Amino acid sequence: MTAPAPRVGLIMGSDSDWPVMKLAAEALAEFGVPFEVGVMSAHRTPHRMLDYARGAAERGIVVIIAGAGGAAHLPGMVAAATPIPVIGVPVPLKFLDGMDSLLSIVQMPAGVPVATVSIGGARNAGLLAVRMLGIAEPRLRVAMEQFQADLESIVLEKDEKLRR
Ligand code: RP5
Repeated sequence: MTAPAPRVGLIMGSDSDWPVMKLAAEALAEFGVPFEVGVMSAHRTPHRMLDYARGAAERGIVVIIAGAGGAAHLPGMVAAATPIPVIGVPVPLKFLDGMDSLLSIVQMPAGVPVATVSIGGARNAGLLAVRMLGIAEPRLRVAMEQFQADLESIVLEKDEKLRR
């Protein structure tokens, strides 16, 4: 049996971003969303990055999650070269607590949107991608509703425990 074609592109500027970015991969896997993973850098491999961004939609990718740290230009540059939605993940590095990554990703010029999650918020990036796919895939919308109900139950259980 052939593996289903990837719907989400999960890319990052360096393999050193993986400990953060794997949280997005885990979220996608929890919902059974097929995805592909790639390392490419806006600065070190600009041609590879542009080839990837230009070809993603044609290959059936419907959303790209892009993570980078420091001068984190990958999400914005990819968004400039593709018509599909891009979710940016600011990866925190050793200095500046990820504020540099956040500001590099979030301050996009009008006309080139990147949906930026919190510093290190790769899990939310994965969950947001699932919600986007859920627009056209009822199975994912239903699964997301269940996920939200589970979140609520966990909080209610904790509340009950504290009251006891
Ligand atoms: C960024 O530079 C990458 O996204 C990574 O967060 C950071 C450091 O990369 P390495 O020097 O660890 O390869 O472009």
